[in-house]
Amino acid sequence: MSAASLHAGRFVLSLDRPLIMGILNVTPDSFSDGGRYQGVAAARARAEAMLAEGADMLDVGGESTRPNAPLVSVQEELDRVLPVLEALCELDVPISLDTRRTEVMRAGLALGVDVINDVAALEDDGAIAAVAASSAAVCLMHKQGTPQSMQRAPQYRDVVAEVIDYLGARVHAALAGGIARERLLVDPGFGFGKTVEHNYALLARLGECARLAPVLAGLSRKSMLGAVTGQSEPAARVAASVAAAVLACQHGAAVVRVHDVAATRDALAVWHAMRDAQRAC
Ligand code: HH2
Repeated sequence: MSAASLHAGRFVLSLDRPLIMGILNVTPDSFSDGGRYQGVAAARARAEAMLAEGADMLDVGGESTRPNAPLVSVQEELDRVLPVLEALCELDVPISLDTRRTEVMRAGLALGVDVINDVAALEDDGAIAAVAASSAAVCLMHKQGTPQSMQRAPQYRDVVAEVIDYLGARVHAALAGGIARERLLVDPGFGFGKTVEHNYALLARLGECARLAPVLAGLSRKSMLGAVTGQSEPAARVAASVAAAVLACQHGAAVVRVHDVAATRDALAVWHAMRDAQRAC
């Protein structure tokens, strides 16, 4: 049931080909790029580099959601993201804000962000209404527990069925709250309260999530890749991340959220060429 386009604030984005979302964490402690792009000048330079490499949109986050990340106050999150968003919203490219807090969403939407990327699927009080009052797209992500607790002992009867049930309920809540279907993305939340086996089951059956709404897949540099390659350093997981992005697209992802834009773009170019040849047969 994937829509052919995503309505995201100032943009209508074609989903005929998977889109690349470049990750820009303006945090001191993100698991892969923490501390590297804090401050407007460094963030803008990184944003421009990712756009030059072929990113279709940029995702700005001011709170690390890695396992055991410390809680950040709303004010601290606002102080981190707002100056950067102000600078990036001048660029002619869709800007996404990665936040689970209504107050931060409202402030970002007032600056003109085009996408709200919410790892809590608009569960914060007032979040649905805040997004509904805008024209932004929203990504509804599944997680089990909180970043502080989620990797302790993730448990499911049937991980794929439970993730799909949850995302279906959140899609329903968003629609009922006045957010149009063409503004919705869903995401199974790789690494958010899941074992390595849960994550690969979700990747193998990603196409089932895509029946709810276009899927965003965030696998980049995550520990599920380290678990099968033996690469303990996130920066050493680029090849695995690219493989995972291609597999996600093969299984129906409409957007891939990545740190390594140029490598992902080249890999997807090969995938597109093969798919175009298949269609021509
Ligand atoms: N993963 C992270 C953060 N936001 N959003 C969506 N929709 N899907 C994801 O898989 C996802 C996400 C975690 O990765 P990262 O931003 O690189 O690290 P950190 O949370 O440490 O800032």
